[in-house]
Amino acid sequence: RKNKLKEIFAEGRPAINAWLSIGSSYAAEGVARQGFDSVTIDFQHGMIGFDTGLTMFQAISTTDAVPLARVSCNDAAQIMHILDAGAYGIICPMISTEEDARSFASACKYPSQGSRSFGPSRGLLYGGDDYFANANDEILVIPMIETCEAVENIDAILSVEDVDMIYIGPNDLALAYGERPGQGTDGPATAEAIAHVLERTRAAKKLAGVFCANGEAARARVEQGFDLVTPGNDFGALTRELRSAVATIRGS
Ligand code: 3PY
Ligand code: MG
Repeated sequence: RKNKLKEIFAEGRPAINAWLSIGSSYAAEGVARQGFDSVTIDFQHGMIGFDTGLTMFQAISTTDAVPLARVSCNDAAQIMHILDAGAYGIICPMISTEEDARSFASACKYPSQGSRSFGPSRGLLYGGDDYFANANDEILVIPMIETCEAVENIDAILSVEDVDMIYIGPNDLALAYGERPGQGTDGPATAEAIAHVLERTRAAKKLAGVFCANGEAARARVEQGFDLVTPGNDFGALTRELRSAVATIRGS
């Protein structure tokens, strides 16, 4: 199976990515049916373990959305296991150096390109009989840029051939620059770092994705030039909507 995100990027269209933090195949299926181009299961900050994540991949596969995962750290064993569960792209937090990026990319690629171990398991069910033949080309390698060191090393990280896209974590980046995370708008140092990373990524002819607070913020990021945007996560959308319903009823 080909990666539909690659077709979207080749056509120059932005991709809209959902972000799952609720460990539920039912929630995953519902979110995946809302028109997203890809759906990311968040194994770092989401309340999700491997066994539940597996059922979420199955739920996402009832739709055309491309299944992605954010792993909890740059751990080859976890990366390979989640690829075997059928992820077609891995977002890895806290990649700060070229060396980090190289070891991450290596875990995502079968030899001789990398060091991924053979045992595709559910990857075969999602990807089809040609899974092994296509895996190295179709699976996206997406390091997160969310430390000062990563911003300083952005050119070196982008120089790693197997890096397809960088993904900015504005909240950790805000913490790194001494600004407040979770505000929805960037402080000045974070905004400058994000603009710089985007500019370097463009210069390297690679793709850029970013986590956003909501749909409006994500639209602004598309206008800024990002290729993939995430309009917040499932839990945020659920609680925001319900809080607003309660306020509407109370008239407050
Ligand atoms: C961040 O903003 O730091 C993220 O990791 C987004 O989820
Ligand atoms: Mg982060």
